[in-house]
Amino acid sequence: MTDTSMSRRTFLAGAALLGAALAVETPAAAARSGLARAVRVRFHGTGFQPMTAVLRRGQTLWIDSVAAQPLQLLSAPSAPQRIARYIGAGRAAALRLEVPGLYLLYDALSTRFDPVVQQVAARSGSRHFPLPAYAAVLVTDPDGGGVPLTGANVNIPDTSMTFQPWALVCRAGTPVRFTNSDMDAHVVVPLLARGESAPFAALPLPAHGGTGTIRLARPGLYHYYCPLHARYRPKEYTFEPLRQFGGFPFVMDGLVAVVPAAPV
Ligand SMILES: [Cu+2]
Repeated sequence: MTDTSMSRRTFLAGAALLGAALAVETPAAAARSGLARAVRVRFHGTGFQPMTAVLRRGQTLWIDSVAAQPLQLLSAPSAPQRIARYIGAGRAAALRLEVPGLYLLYDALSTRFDPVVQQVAARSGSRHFPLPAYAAVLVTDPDGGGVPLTGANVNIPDTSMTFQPWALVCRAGTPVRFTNSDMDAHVVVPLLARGESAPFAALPLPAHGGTGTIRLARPGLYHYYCPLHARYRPKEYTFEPLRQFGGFPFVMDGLVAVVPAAPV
């Protein structure tokens, strides 16, 4: 090893340490930088906060329960690694998600996964019905990739009034095309954390075949919903599906996971 490569390596290590020391361990900061060692998601009983998180493989996901009830954390079948953890009221658990991909996690005591709709819904008779308790976690390689791509088309069928598929994975800058095959109009609106600027403008989808496209320039995990048929409840940290519509009790929301554009 030459002196030059040694000093360069020492410099890079120093820079990494400085960056790590400055990093604030919030989910948003971790999502942006990947420097934080752990990402924390709180379980409030009704829902999770934040509802979405991005981790690099090897980072720890802490689930902190601040609820007065236990949490039976379960992953949807599409998760690349099965998660099943019982977390008592007020307790915390550390999860190591080693396989990149998208994890839909939910509280199996209050919420069920529907294999036909491929989405969660509150269990009928659960204490918080119709509010489902769920969160989505995107785990990537250290470079932000490693997640298998899906198609970039979303359809609203005339049967279940949901976005299909519920989650997709595409590269930054890829047009994501929405088609409304339903007899009602819908709108695609981003769910924003406080102070966050909208990554795309509200997209109206007229009934009977309306289409529209969004483009997401930066890697990340984007949560959207239709405010005509679902309402975000900030004190409950989850969505309420609106009763008078056909998709009830499914929430009319969806996810776009964006990985870095291919190197040119
Ligand atoms: Cu809608």
